[in-house]
Amino acid sequence: MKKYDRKLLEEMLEKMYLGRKFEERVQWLFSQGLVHGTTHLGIGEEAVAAGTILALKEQDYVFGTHRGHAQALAKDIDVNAMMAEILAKETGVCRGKGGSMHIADPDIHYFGADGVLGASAVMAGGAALAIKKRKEKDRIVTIFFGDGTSNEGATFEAINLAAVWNLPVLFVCVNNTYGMSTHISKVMKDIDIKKRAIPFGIPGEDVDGNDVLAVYEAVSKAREYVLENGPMLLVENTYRISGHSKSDGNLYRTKEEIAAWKEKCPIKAFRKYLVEQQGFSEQELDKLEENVAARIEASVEFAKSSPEPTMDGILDDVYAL
Ligand SMILES: Cc1ncc(C[n+]2csc(CCOP(=O)(O)OP(=O)(O)O)c2C)c(N)n1
Ligand SMILES: [Mg+2]
Repeated sequence: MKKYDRKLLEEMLEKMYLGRKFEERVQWLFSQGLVHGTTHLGIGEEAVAAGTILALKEQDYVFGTHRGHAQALAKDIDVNAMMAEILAKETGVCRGKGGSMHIADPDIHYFGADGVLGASAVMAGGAALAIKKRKEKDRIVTIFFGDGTSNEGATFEAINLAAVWNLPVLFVCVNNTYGMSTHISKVMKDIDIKKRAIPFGIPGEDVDGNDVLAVYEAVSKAREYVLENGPMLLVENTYRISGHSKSDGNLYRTKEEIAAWKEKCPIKAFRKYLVEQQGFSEQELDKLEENVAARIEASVEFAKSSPEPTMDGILDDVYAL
């Protein structure tokens, strides 16, 4: 059995807890009417974010999804500024103008999501073209997109050009088996998404997206491949335990299905592995969890006590009028 660096393992658990506890708090704030606009929670998908981003380098560019809180947090976005953004405050990472779906921080190379599904894949291709033109040697772009988004024409077009131009893009399909209330089997004849790499002449692989270490290993290898050769597709299979967005009656899936996936919770599974196979004690993992919870509580206080944006700044950071 492989022994991993303790710090790396702690970081994996910490990033998964950050995503989980952040979203639980967002859900609570939403129920209080404090969140403007909508929000998409990815409870259950935390290993995808943590495993993928920990295998990347700090300088790599990341484009997230509309279900991207855990992705932004894994990329080390400031937690306070992120919570303030959810509450549309002046101290938010986008000064309150982006909201849950458009959290971005170019300073840490995190470009966030786009409300138009498929658009991020095209922009990711543009960022990768810039890397290639500047002849940067140790930087790739990673773009997360959903199984539903994998059916968008823009996604195919982006993969095609990236393949033709050998751009350094890792396409990560977060396959949670639903696009809103539609199961993938209703919109794909063949649900083996990795095969979609074949017509573009690039490699396609898949991995258990609820196993943070498996994701980490797959992305580490993929990054090397992309740096040397050009794009590849990695499908990370997971499940969103939370509903699609703020309102979801869960009428399209059974309670049993959700319960079965709760049993496969990536955090629960990783804790068990850390204790049974990597010599961690339950107490030290509890402590780590408590520390994350305290950081999230502090971020809620920070966000609530932050000022509202003023009308004076309404045109700041607007690039097209
Ligand atoms: C071009 C476009 N079509 C439709 C929508 C509405 N929409 C928002 S999220 C979503 C489902 C996306 O499913 P998937 O890509 O699997 O991501 P998931 O929500 O499962 O994370 C849809 C259809 C949109 N935002 N953009
Ligand atoms: Mg989906």
